Amino acid sequence: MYGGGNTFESVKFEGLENEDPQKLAEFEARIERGEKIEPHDWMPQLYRKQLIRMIEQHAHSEIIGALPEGTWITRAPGFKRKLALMAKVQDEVGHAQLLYSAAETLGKSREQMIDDLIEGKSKYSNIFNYPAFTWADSCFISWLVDAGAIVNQMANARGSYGPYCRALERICAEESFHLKYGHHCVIHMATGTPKQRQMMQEAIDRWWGPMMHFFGPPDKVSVHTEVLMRWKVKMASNDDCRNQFLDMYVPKIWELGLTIPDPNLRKNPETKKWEYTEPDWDEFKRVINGDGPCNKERLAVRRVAEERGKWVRQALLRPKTEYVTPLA
Ligand code: BYC
Repeated sequence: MYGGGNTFESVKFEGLENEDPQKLAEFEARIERGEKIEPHDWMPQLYRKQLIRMIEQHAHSEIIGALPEGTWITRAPGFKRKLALMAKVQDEVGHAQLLYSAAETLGKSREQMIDDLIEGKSKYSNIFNYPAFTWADSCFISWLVDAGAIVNQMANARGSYGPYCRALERICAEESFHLKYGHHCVIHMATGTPKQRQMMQEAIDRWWGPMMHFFGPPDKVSVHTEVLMRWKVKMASNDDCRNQFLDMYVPKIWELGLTIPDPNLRKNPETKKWEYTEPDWDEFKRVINGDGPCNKERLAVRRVAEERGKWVRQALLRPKTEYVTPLA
């Protein structure tokens, strides 16, 4: 993610003491009963603020996430791969639309969210700030980044805020096709020529660190987990999602005869948890604060898209304009 401001600062229960205690207790009881909170229901300011932050970042991640794979549409090997990748990229942009709509229900306009993104004030997932050098990088994203996203989203789809949960449900259904497509691409590479296997292995070596970062900092330093889990926005912690991802996908990667660039990676038979070398968290902080290999390029592309699409938005904002009658 890029820019931001409050990364790793202590913002846990900011402002909660100013809320009406009775309303707060009723709100928390509803969440405890598993009810969904809807846009017009009473909610503490901090719940609103946290949801806007998280859903907005998620929306930006989808739209920026379309960029590294998007560059592979014209270069995808063969017509079927091109068709499938084009559909996938289109889905990701559609996910952003769903998520921007969900965030808008909380009172922040889409224009403001996009402005914050292109001005570097808002954030998006660390992983999309790395370059997709080869076709194998695109295969890695389609299979494993989507797999990581599904682990996180399947959990959070059972959360407390109605519009976000409904968006996540639909997103997960579409992502499951991406996952199948991505897995198929990786199997093809892993069982192909020695050159293809080597390309796939190099992609795993390049992307493993950012993939471990993808689930967020370790629970013990995560700033927002406590409040988000108390209000059932986040239904699994960063470490739990990372562990679930490792549990589901490390065996599948090994099954293909590919390796993972971490000599300490193993499942502890007693704790049933995965042990691994901590990824470079300084690199993570640099990347989410705007200093990754592609941050500037990603935002520049969005800025150009925003500039070029301005005339369309302006035309749509003039509902009384009489349109030219079609000739036929
Ligand atoms: N990247 O307190 P923490 C996709 C930030 S798109 C960057 O643990 P939280 C796809 C965090 O924002 C799907 N920044 O935060 C698309 C916070 O900074 P601020 C992407 C990160 O919110 C196209 C600080 O670090 N999925 O899959 O409790 C093609 C402290 O962290 C990251 C989502 O967006 C990161 N990875 O937990 C293919 C899921 N992690 O805001 C695929 C929705 C942490 O205080 N988001 N930070 O300045 C979430 O579930 C949660 O926000 C996170 C972080 C688990 C990511």
